[in-house]
Amino acid sequence: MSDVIEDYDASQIQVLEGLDAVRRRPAMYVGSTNTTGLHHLVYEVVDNSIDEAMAGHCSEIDLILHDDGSVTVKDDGRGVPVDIHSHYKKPAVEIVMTMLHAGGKFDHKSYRVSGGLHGVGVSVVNALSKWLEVEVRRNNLVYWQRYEHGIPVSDLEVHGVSDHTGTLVRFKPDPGIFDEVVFSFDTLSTRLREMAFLNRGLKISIKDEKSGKEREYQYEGGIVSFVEHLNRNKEVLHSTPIYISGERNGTYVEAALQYNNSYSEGIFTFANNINTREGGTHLSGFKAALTKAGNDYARSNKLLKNGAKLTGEDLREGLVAVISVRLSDPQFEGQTKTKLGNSAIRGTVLSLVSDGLSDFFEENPPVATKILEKAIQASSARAAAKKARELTRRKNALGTGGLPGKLADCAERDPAQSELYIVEGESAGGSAKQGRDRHIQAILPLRGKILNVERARMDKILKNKEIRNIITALGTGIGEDFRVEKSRYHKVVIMTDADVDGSHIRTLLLTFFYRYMRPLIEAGYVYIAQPPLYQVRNKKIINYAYSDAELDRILESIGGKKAVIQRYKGLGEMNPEQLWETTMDPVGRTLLKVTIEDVLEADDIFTILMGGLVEPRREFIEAHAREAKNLDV
Ligand code: 0RA
Repeated sequence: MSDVIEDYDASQIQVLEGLDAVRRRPAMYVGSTNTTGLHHLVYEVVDNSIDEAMAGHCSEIDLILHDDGSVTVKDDGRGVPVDIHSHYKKPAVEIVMTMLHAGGKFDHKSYRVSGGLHGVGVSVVNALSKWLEVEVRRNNLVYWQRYEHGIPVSDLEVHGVSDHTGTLVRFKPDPGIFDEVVFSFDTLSTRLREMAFLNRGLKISIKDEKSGKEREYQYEGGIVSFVEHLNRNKEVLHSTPIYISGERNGTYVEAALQYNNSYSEGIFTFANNINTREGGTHLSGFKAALTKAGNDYARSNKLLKNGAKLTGEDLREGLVAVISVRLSDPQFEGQTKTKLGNSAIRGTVLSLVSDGLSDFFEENPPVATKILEKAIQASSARAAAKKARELTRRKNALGTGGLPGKLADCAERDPAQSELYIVEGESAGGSAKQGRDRHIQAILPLRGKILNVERARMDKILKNKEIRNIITALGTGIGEDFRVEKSRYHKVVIMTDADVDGSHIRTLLLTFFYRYMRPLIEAGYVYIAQPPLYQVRNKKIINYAYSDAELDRILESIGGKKAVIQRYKGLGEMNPEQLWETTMDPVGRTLLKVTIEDVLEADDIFTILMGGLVEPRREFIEAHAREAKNLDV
């Protein structure tokens, strides 16, 4: 008898210590206490419902963002078990909710996730919540329990009867733990849509009580629908995505791919529903499979000159693909733990996908021909680009240290201390050269518009003088030779006029960096200068306003006095001193750092704005017309 009581006490202490560890070091369990960590709470609860769906027991998941800042996740799965655990003498659901990593007997996960942030357990969500309520429908009853800061404040109570099964978790994140406790409808919707694509047929809905916004996602096509969605604004080479799936040694592999007429590639990979942004063995297996199947088909149909071979890059030009694998015991590696490490997966994906692709090519010669023709064009463009690159290199070697004549370089030689301003127009470039701190700031003026890289292949891009100047000034090389660590500057600042032309040039430059120098953005080296929009002169006192709101504030503070307002349309309207003071002086200036928050979204916007289809561009501009003043599309 006393044994049992001792056990009970011991388990109680264990629970409290577990929760305390989570509350003391939340970032260890959810990554951070900023908004990213906050959203992880929701993903953790949703993941549990998705696991139930993957096991074939759940067909619908519903989210509600409540007025009071709490969120409900409800599923129609089997319901968390409620039977009393023989050792802990507590209902199973209470153990799941309060004990760290309560796995084993209570584990319903068919493909357990190790590493990363997922699968930390719903008890972590509970520990980081001001309060949490769970409702379980099971055994024709409705069970309910409430916790505060992870600690039960009620027993598991029966609250009614039901002829359904399922689990509902409603929680309010603890504002004492998180810097920010407001959920983003858009962030959550994007993620939930991804989950719906990856779990064919699963219905997922989200509703925001405050704004009334609602979304419902359900895709009978699964990742085929995902690829169609990614290509929705592009001109596709074949009407339906190619779909390959299979199972080998307990690993389930799915791939969907479809080519468009662009020159970029977009391959999105997932392992157990986790977005493996850093790629890994499944991605490398897929790439090898595509290269093999493409070359096999080209060879046996005599599409290539004797002995010639297509590279992987040739075969990936214009490709959009989604790869999803399910495996037990996935190993996640890499900087952000989003790189699949299991080495056996490469061979599994390689053999399944290359067989599947070869079969498809044999059975669909018109599609195969179109794909191979595009790859062969890419191959000759690549050869031309290589020549152009070598030419650029040789020319540089003859010039003055290889730097473009228009570049006014800085004296500093340490890239970490050096800044490159890319300035629209020769006249603003002149002001910038005079106004700058020549010790650390280099100026490269651009003449007129730069090429729209979204609609040109590499060989053509390299013929553009302005682009060649940027590449040589940076010193990074381009394409296959691109090396971010060779960048001569750790700040590359785009400085354009605050008008339509200026924003167009900025977008073109960003597209170029995004498509051809993405590591430069990822390293956090790319910035956008923020010149003022207005000058407000009141007698001898000059103020600058960087937004309309700031202008209002300044006018208000001056009171009824007469002020002269000048609206700046171009950088050229400022003299060198003003340009320095307002926009370039490291002490007072504001720079916007360019980040790739969401590759999917960035990719979308670039395609819409810069790609070939007119209709999506018109729709986008109309939809964003009201923000256009700031967005300037
Ligand atoms: C443990 C065992 C079983 C299901 C679950 C947990 C479960 C957990 C969550 C969390 C959210 N929704 C959930 N749905 C189920 C298996 C139960 C059985 O064998 O009947």
